Amino acid sequence: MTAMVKTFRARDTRSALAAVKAALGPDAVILSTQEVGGGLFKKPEIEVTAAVEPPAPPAPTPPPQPAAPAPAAVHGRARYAGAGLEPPVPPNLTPKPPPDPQGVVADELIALRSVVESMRQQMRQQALRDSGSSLRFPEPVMRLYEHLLSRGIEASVAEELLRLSAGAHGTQPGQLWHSVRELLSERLVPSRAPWLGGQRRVIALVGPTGVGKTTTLAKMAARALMESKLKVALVTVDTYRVGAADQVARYGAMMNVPTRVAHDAHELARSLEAYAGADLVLVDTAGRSRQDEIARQAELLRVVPGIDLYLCLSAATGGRELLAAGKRFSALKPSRLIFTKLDEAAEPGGIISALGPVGRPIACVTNGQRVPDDIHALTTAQLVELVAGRFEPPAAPSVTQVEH
Ligand SMILES: Nc1nc2c(ncn2[C@@H]2O[C@H](COP(=O)(O)OP(=O)(O)O)[C@@H](O)[C@H]2O)c(=O)[nH]1
Ligand SMILES: [Mg+2]
Repeated sequence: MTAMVKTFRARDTRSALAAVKAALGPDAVILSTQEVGGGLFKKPEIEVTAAVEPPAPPAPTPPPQPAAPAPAAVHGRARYAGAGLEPPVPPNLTPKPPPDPQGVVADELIALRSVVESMRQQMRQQALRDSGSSLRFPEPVMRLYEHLLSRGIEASVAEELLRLSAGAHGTQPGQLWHSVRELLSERLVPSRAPWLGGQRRVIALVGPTGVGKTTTLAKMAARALMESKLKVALVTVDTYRVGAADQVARYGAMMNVPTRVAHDAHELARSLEAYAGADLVLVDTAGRSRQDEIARQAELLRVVPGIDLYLCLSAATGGRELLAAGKRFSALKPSRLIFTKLDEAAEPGGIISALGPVGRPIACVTNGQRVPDDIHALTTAQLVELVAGRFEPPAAPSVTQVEH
């Protein structure tokens, strides 16, 4: 009788084993496991091959026979290690595995975890070698490097952080971790919350489509009204998408603030003149992705002197996309950054990548759809924790510089 062998893929070991158990039952035995696909910024999947013996057919009534010795009890992994190759065991005599299938799966799980963890480590070390680095990290420091990668910080950025930190402050892991955070705090500069009072401001929110510009504008307007009692006015130049102007008009009506639609630079200038008495004018724009569209938008917005552009980028898109978007929108010369959708960002450390091309202060972040609750002005310490997370530095030897 041949064992049934099946292969399952899932995003993690737990789900893969659950699928094995659901499809093949608790008697299934894991034959192999491996990480497949994925890369530094896409999580690999776990592929598990498992086998189970098909249910035994009902035993025919055996003719009376002389007593024979029972075959040796074989169970668990050994039973299927050479699936299909072992001499068949009479079905009615097949011994059952121990009545603790959960324990078997738990053992497999522990074994799988250690296999997966060591493969991950190998991949990350390979990534470091591929980057042509002259730095070689001893194991404890490697853990900090891996921690930074697990936060979504791009490999080249993580390596630069460790290299600069090691150069400036020494290489003991605890010291390195401290230095990395210091370096991050130099880059992650918060600005005053846009909804606080002060000088009159005209702020246009720019950025790719769907990142949450209009929702962020509504949150900012509501906070300015409620917390700072500012006179707020809204203008939209997003006449491109169907319904976009209505979206802003609806927010305006709900908050009882004046709203205008501007179809061109001339109308934008007139709208801003009309709102000369407002403390805060917020301008909504259409999402742009192509370089020529971004350039045209820059022309339109720059007609009005004194307009500040705040670039909205979704933290949920990951470091590589944030870097690309930052580069595309740096042509607009934004004066501030806003990171949206932190609630959907599994690896928020990627936001540091946008600060390369757009090294500007961070005005605020958003972490949900609720207006106005889900918008926050973070301190430097909060931004650093957002990017670098928490890490327990191991007691360890130092980084060694290796000459090629
Ligand atoms: N999860 C989450 N969704 C958000 C956030 N900000 C906006 N959204 C949602 O993202 C979608 C697009 O938002 P919108 O403001 O129209 O984006 P725009 O095209 O950039 O103006 C809407 O469904 C919003 O509710 C946020 O911080 N977190
Ligand atoms: Mg919009």
